[in-house]
Amino acid sequence: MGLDIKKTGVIVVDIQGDFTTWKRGALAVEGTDGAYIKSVEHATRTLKEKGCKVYATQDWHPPDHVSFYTNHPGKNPFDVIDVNGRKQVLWPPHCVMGTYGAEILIENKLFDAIVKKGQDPHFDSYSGFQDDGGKKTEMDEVLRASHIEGVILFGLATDYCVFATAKDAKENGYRVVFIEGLSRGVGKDTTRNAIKEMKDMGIRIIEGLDIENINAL
Ligand code: VGL
Ligand code: ZN
Repeated sequence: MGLDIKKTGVIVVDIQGDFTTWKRGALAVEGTDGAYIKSVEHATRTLKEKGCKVYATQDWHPPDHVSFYTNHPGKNPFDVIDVNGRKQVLWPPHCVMGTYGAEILIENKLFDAIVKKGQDPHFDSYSGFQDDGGKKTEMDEVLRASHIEGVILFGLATDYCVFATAKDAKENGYRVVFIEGLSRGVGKDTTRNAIKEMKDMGIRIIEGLDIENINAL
């Protein structure tokens, strides 16, 4: 008993200009050239054509967002600070709502829904399900409304938003499959740790999409 394609939702995580070298993004992740985006779009299209529901997450920050180092005088990109007892990595300003760098690089018409996250200036939101303050997005409702039981995830970045979204999908009771070859991470060690943690959680890790054998997942 594997994935039933009609009950499978694909979550394409944060394929946005600012995370890519292709668009010379503010927080470009290594290995995100035009060929990478093409491969992600191809997989997304194929899964949609096979009958999966397809969703995207979109990092969508206000200019005064807590995660931007520029909003913390004296701090530098990638510093880690304490915000009300939570660990906050400080990033270059990225995915500012309405800007070019925040656009999703996959044909938007492919998506059954696009779930925005990170709009609250006071909380970061790596997960597509909820922010660091525990405020839920519409993701779980959207999946339930479509009777989704399993989720296939890939995108950017493996060690942050993909990891957090996969973990929450698992904790919300979905069967979860992560496609490593269609994802890229910010750091080598953090990416390796994220993949190990996902595996330990019972998330299925696969290298690439084998569409004909999807129901064996
Ligand atoms: C992400 C850092 C900051 C991600 C988003 O999409 O993984 N990383 N905001
Ligand atoms: Zn962000």
